Amino acid sequence: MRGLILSLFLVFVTSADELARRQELLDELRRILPRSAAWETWLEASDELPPDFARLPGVPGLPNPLRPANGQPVTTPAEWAPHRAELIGLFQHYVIGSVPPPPGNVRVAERQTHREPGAHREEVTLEFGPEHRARLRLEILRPPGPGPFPVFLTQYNHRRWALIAVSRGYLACVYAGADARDDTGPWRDLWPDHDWTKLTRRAWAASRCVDYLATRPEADARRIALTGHSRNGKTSLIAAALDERIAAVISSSSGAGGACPWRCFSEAEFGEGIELITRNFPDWLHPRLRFFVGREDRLPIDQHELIACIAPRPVLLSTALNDNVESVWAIEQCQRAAQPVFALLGAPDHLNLRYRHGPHATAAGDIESYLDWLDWKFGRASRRVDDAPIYPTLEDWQRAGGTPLDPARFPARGRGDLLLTADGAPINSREEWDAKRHEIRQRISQVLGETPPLAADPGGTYGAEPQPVAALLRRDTPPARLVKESLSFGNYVTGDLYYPTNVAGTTRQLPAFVWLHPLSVSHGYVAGYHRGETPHLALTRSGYAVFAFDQLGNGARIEEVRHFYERYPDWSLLGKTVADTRAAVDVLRGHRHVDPDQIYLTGYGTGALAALHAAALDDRVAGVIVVGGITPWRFDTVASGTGGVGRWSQALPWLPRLAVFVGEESRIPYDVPELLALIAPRPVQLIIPGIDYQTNLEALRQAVHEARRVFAWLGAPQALVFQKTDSYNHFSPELVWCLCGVETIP
Ligand code: GTR
Repeated sequence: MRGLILSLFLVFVTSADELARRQELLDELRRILPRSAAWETWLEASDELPPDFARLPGVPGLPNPLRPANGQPVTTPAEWAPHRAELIGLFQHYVIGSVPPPPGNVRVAERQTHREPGAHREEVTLEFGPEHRARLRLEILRPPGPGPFPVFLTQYNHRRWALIAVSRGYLACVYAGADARDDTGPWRDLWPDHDWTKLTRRAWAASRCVDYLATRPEADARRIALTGHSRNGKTSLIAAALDERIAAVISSSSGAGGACPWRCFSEAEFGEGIELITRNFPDWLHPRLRFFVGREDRLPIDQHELIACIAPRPVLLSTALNDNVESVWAIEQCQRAAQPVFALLGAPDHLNLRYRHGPHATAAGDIESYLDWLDWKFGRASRRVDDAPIYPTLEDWQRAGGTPLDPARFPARGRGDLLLTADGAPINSREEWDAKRHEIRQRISQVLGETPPLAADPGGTYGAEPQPVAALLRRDTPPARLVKESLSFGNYVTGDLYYPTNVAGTTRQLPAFVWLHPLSVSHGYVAGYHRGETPHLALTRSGYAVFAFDQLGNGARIEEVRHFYERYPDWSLLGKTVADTRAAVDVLRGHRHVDPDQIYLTGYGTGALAALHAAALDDRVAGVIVVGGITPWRFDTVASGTGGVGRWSQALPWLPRLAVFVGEESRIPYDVPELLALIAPRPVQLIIPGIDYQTNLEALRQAVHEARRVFAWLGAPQALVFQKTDSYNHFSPELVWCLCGVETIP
């Protein structure tokens, strides 16, 4: 009896604790997130609290869709079926809302047939649901002849795509489930027990079209393909995941909430993350998703698993390289992570990629090629369309013959050896410190790989960015009162120097920043999806000269990264970015409006890592301000929840030589303290978002503490500033101003 009372008491205390924790989480989210009236309304109506994140396991990389379900690993197609149902349940809970069962009573309310010269056209209104009160308009366009024709199903916005499909021998069905014509709004009230969202209702509408098409002898019900672009690309994926009668799907530029996983396309990657999409389009996805802003690692599922639920049916993910609502890199991660499910179900090549140049929009040629793919998948043509992923993988590096380091050659370095000589004696003189610096730099170079011979370029305007490229990347015209000067530097790389107009024509020299963007695939240094003024412009406005360039693999340089490791098997992507950064310093030092002794680096995310490396290796850099992006590697284990150092060699092979240190992290040849120590006594400011699962805050604090001893020894203890912000991992407009107002920079 006493035992029972005690356990009841414990349950009570635990749940009270848990409730308090969740309430605190909600208070924190309300404090740090931009206000969303729709979300507030939902919070009030639903009384919901965020999940207890302390109990939700963090999965920093994309979850394996074949992970054990109910404790059972998924190894056979039979085991996949129940797991798939479980995943769909999780999607309904966290992302798309709950979906009513098929109504089972779809019938035609109205039908008009039009004989047009080229094709048959029908306008049909379906009715179904409670008392047949739900209505859905659709249009059928079909080639002459009895059929049956394969079906090209799409939302009303893409009626013009359907015209091409008809010419290619498809029956096209265009339904009113898109912004231009949407019949699904009133359904919310007809099914009040379901919290489905706008995109989910539109997806369910596609299934009602399938119900109807199954009754039409002209339609080949086994070959119904669904397609849509952008928000309708998201809708199409949801529909195909929910309805197995949809035989193929072409999801065009679906981006966030589509084929770009939340974990790979958050605001930290200058993408349209959870915060932006749930605030800008509060009815597209479930408001519960907003609890995961900055905690994407806690989401029990991610978008690649929605796609895995479509397997083994063919899926084409179509992406534009410089589209600010998607990311080629994120799509490639998505494909790689969903692929094992397609393979398990016997269709290893049913998840395909298609890339096009330019921005978000599509043109006739794109749709023709979507239909080429569909013809192939539906057995109407034999021409394969092979995937051509862009981003190198660790396997590419290994295949190219990259030489790994041997962890056994590196001692497990305890903390505290920064101010010790190689023999373990305290460092007492400048000479001894210089020797130590030299030795650390050698270790860094081993990890960055071998820099190839680099001939100097004095910089110039030949080879500067052409105007159409600048326009595509939204940097063709500088804002009022700022000058933009395009310069070529390093190995024929292009960058832009910005400075205030009133400096032009004078002999004034300004302190300068080199802006190092994070992984920012579509728009490089400009940022694809961003609120507020971007860092390079805000900094320029506050009186600096700012040099900005696209790092390899981003913006105008996406495709340049494709064969990197075949060309430079012993170098690294980070090594190349650091070399480019140093070349940028070269060119700035010769510029008439730059003070050569005041060239600073600033970076966010991966740009922060590049900035610290470049400053550590190059004494001409006057100081560094970085935002996020760093966590001490020797503590960055698989168990730490940060993602582990493996992420620098696997998801993004920036440093493939780190791969062998997974599990041997303490032997990594250098770490944050070494990088900071090499920069000392020059000013360094680390601005670290408080909510960032990729950063181990405590380890970072200790690393700073350790490095500060070097700053102190060099007489500049104040030059190292560590500042935690009350925010999640993103580059907010407020942060820009924090950079501009920074006090460590004279
Ligand atoms: C954007 C939205 C994207 C994309 C796009 C579209 O504003 O941020 O996710 O869906 O709209 O549908 O055109």
